[in-house]
Amino acid sequence: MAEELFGTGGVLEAIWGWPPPMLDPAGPYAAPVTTLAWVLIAIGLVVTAIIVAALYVAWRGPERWRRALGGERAVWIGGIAFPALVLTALLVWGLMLTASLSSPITGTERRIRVTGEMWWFRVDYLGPDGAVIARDANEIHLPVGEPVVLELRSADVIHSFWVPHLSGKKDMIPGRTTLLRLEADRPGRWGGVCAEYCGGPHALMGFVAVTHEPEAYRRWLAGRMIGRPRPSGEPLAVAGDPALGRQLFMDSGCGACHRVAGTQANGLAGPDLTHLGSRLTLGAGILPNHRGTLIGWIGDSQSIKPGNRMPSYDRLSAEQLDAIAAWLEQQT
Ligand code: HEC
Ligand SMILES: [Cu+2]
Repeated sequence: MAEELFGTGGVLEAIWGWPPPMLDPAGPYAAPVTTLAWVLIAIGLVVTAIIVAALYVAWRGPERWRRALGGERAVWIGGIAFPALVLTALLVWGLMLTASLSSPITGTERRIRVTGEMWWFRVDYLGPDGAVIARDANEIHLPVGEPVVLELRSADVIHSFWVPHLSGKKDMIPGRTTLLRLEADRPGRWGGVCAEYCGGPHALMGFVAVTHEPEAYRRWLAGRMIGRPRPSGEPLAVAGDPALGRQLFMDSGCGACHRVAGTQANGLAGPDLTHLGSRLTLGAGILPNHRGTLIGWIGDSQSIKPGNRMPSYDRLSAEQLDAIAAWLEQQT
């Protein structure tokens, strides 16, 4: 399913589709940003046209006009008054618009904390009291028709959070919490990226925002709550040998960096894998999630995303990688 949606290039391919996502808003916070973008483009075109016309007049125009263009009045009007007026108006508009995207939390709004890590996104869903109620990574689920406040943080360097269809762009700054509101007016899957160069494989740092109708969202979140009993009955049946995979996962040290709720794996250096089986992508948005890509990622993530902070497990055999992938697929 993820494959159909994002092609083989993962979410980063979807983000650069046509029309460009910043000109295709899907919610009330993105729409004014798009309007501002169109106004900027229009003003740019008008100014370019004026300058081309003035250049032509200065070259070929009637003597009287040429003299006016070279005069002091032209400098005052065209060189000082016009740019000062237009740029000040745009600055005020831009500042007011961005402030409305990140005004203080009102207390009742839904909150999600997103932490930029080199080179993936940690996602913590917060309850009304600010406690973490669900943990995930590289995917952000939102209800349709309700503003959601993101508390943006960074674990290391400056990153920037951007889902162009749903809101503006906001930096994630170490030691600070910045706020950004998102809202979607329809269910869908929207590509997001880190929009601030953060070293190494920055260009391969993305995520998916998934928007659900409110009732579906409530059900989705209920299934993800920390401490919820693991689903009763048989785990999802998958091909391969998930029991062996679980053993290999624990023995290979994966749990030093990854958490899988309900097991002894509780590492924090890498993405939470508790729900990996239902993740749309792997490697922070760069690959669709299925058995083949999962095996490829575990065995050789350094070829797929050079410089990322997970070692390649090329010492595991194909059968062992398949077993680990089978177990992770069951973690939904
Ligand atoms: C030294 C820490 C470390 C170890 C050990 C480690 N990983 Fe990772 N893993 C990471 C990091 C960091 C990422 C995120 C990489 C990125 O996208 O930049 C990651 C990503 C992943 C992902 C993709 C998750 C996603 O949502 O994109 C999977 C699956 C995964 N690891 C499985 C494993 C398995 C299986 C093992 C053991 C065989 C393992 N990891 C061992 C650090 C580690
Ligand atoms: Cu980055």
